[in-house]
Amino acid sequence: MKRISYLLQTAAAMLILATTSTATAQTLNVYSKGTATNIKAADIRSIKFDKKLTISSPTSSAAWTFEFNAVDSMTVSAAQTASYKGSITKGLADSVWTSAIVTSCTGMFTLGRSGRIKDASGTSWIVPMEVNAGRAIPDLFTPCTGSMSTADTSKLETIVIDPDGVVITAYLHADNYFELYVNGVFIGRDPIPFTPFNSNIVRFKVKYPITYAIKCADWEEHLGVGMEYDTYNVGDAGFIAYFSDGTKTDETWKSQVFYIAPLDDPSCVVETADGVRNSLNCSKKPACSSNKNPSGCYALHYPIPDGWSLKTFDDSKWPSASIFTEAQFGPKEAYTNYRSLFRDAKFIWSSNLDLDNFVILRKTVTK
Ligand SMILES: [Ca+2]
Ligand SMILES: [Ca+2]
Ligand SMILES: [Ca+2]
Repeated sequence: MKRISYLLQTAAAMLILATTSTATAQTLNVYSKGTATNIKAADIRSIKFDKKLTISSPTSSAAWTFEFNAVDSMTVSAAQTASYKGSITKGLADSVWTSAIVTSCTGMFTLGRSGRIKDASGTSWIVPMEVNAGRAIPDLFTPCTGSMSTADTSKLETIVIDPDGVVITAYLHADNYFELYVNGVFIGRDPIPFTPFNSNIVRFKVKYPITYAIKCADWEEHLGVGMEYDTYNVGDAGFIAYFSDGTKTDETWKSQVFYIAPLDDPSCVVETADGVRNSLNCSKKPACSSNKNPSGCYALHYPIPDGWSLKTFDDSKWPSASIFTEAQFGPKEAYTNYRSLFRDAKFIWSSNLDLDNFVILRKTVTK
């Protein structure tokens, strides 16, 4: 929470920016009771502050008026080339439910729960992502019950998409959760949404070209703000997979983020016209996390586009996946005991392993 003295300084600075910069570059972002107002400098004629902050438009009689005690913060950022599409929420989810099959387990068990949170327009968002409650993919390794043996893996069910297709076995490991779609068909989901860390194996029969679309979540305990444990830690994420036809996760995959949290100030996320949502300028240790104050955390949410799992979906404007080293990912035994099965696959995610909590990864293989 910024102080009024800061606001006055910021507002005064903005007045100068608004009057001295011409057509380019600045946006005034005002955050008031969880609602953001983003105003381009070119749309500001004057800024007046008395007991209220009033920003008037140069082209009409319109004015934006804010009560000082309802303004959380004001920032200045570069004007974005597209309209700001992320929806902003503040604080914790207002309803929470259990979303997992696994409700108890030995080891470092944390129950996977989902939450619902509303933005200022009344739109509800499910965090960290909406779960498909269908088939659970078998564990390759789980600390809950131990690993499948080699004999067991040879008895895996083959999920048939195309009877005349090729049989592919996939090895997958997520921090923390994934759902696999192949050519738009739901193959299954990770049975353990949060912790402990498991790895998975699944077999299917499908014809080329093959489009993999994988919904992934970095799970959270404080739903709506992307934090975990009593420490209000900002959790980190990552995903790796190897497919027996040689397909592997690497920088040729596409990745788009749909939920970014926790944020002290959502304007640190830069959206560009080509669909990139970049949170790398945001603090990985926001004050609302170090203060253990989830009510002060913001989150950004984006709707999932129709057809996201289909071959026909155009992901050409999505960013390429970012790759991370094993040291950055920090895998546990669910991966390290099976490293040879993952061969030269790389750990991937969007560009931000910490704040980007729900991503969709896509790759089309033609052979
Ligand atoms: Ca998992
Ligand atoms: Ca996270
Ligand atoms: Ca995590």
